[in-house]
Amino acid sequence: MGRLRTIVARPLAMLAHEPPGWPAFRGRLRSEAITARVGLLLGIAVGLCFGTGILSHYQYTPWSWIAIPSAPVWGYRLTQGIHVITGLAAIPLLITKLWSVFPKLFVWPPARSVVHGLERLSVAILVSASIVEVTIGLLNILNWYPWRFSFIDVHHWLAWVIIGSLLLHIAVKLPVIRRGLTRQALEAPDNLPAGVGATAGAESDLEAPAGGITRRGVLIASGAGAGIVALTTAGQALTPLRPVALLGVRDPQRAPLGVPINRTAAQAGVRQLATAPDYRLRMAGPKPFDLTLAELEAMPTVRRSLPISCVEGWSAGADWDGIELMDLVTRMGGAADSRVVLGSLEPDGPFKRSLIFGPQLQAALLATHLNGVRLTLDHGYPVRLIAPNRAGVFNTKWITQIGLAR
Ligand SMILES: Nc1nc2c(c(=O)[nH]1)N[C@H]1C(S)=C(S)[C@@H](COP(=O)(O)O)O[C@H]1N2
Ligand SMILES: [Mo]
Repeated sequence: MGRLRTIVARPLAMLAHEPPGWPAFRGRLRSEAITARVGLLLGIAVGLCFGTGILSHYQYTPWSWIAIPSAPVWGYRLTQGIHVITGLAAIPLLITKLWSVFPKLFVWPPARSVVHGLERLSVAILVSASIVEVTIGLLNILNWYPWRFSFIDVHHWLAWVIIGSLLLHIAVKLPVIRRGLTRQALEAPDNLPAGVGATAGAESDLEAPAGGITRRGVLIASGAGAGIVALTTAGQALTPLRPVALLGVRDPQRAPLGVPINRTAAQAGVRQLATAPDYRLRMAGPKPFDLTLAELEAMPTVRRSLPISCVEGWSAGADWDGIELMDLVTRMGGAADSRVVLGSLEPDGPFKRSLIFGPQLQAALLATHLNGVRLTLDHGYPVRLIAPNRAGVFNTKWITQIGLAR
C-alpha cells in the first residue's frame, strides 16, 4: 500500500515544479492581442480555403443527382483561384500565430485537468494537421508528389480534421479571443499566459522594448506577408496581376498558345498513338461507330470561350473550336441525361478517363482548335474535352473512346 502511494505521489510531486532548465519567456511582444488578430485573419483564410476546397472536391466525386452546373463558365476558375491564394496566404499567418503562442508549449504542468489535457490534445491535432495540409498543398502546386499516399484523399480528410478541431478551438477560446481583439489588449503592457514566466512590464508595448518591433509592427508585417503572397500568387489566374506573379508556377504568357501544359504528350506516352494513321475515335454507345481523323475533322464545329482552370491554381482563358459532344453522344444512342465517359490514348495515369453529365455534358466540346490553331500534341491532339466550370484535370486530352456509364 505504501509502495503504491509513492508510485502515484512521486510523479504528482514532480508535476508541481517545472523541471530544471525549463524555458522561461519574458518578452512582452507575444500577446493575446496578436494571437487573436492574426487568428482572425487566419480563420477567414482557412474558412474560404475550406469552402472552396470542398467545392473543388465535389468535381472529383459528384453525386449523380446533383450535377455540376455549367454556369458561370469561370466558376471553378474563381473558386480554385481563391482556394490556392487563401491556402498560401495562410502560411505566413500560421507561422506568426504559432510564434505568438509558442510559450504555451511550455506551460507547466502540461495538463491541469483531464479537460485541459484534452483541449491541448485537440490543439496539437489542429496544429499538426494544418502544417501537413499547407505543406502538401504547396508541394502539389509545385507539381511535386514526393509521397506514396493519395494527395486528394489526405488533403480532403485533413481538411475535415482541421475544420472540426478549429471550431472546437474557437468555441473554447471565445472569451480569450474577445479579450484579445480589444484595443486595450493591443496596448496593454503585458498579457502573456499565466505560468510561463512572464514578468509585468511597466511601459506600454506601443513603445517597443529596447527599440525592437512593436505588436502593431508584428501585425502589419504578418498581414503584409499574407498580402504579398496572395498578390504574387493571384497573377497565375488574374490577367492584370500577371507581371507580379512571382509565386505563380505556370505563366500562361510563356506557354504555347497561351495555355500552360501540365503533362506533355511525351510524358503521357501518347506521341506515337496520337499521330498514328490508324487513329480512330471509338463511339462505344448502344449504336456504336468509329470515326477516322478525316471524318472527325470534317464535322461541324462551334467556337466557345472557356478557361482551363487547373486544380493547382493557374488558369487561362482561351477560345476553343470543337464538335459539340452531344452531337456525337446522340448519334451513338445516348441522350442529354446520359452519363458519358471519355477515354484517353494515355496508357495509364489517373486522368485518362473522365466522367461528364448534366449541364456540363450539354455544353461540352470535343475541341479540335485552341485559339484558332489546330490543337498541338501537348494540348491534346487529335481531340480533347473542354467544358465550362470544370476542373482542368477532367478536361481529358488525346480522346480515343467515348461511351456511356451506368
Ligand atoms: N489524358 C490526360 N488529360 C489531361 C491531363 C493528363 O494528365 N492526361 N492533365 C489534365 C490537367 S491536370 C489539366 S490542368 C489540363 C491542362 O490542359 P493543357 O495541358 O491543355 O493546358 O489537362 C488535363 N487533361
Ligand atoms: Mo491540372
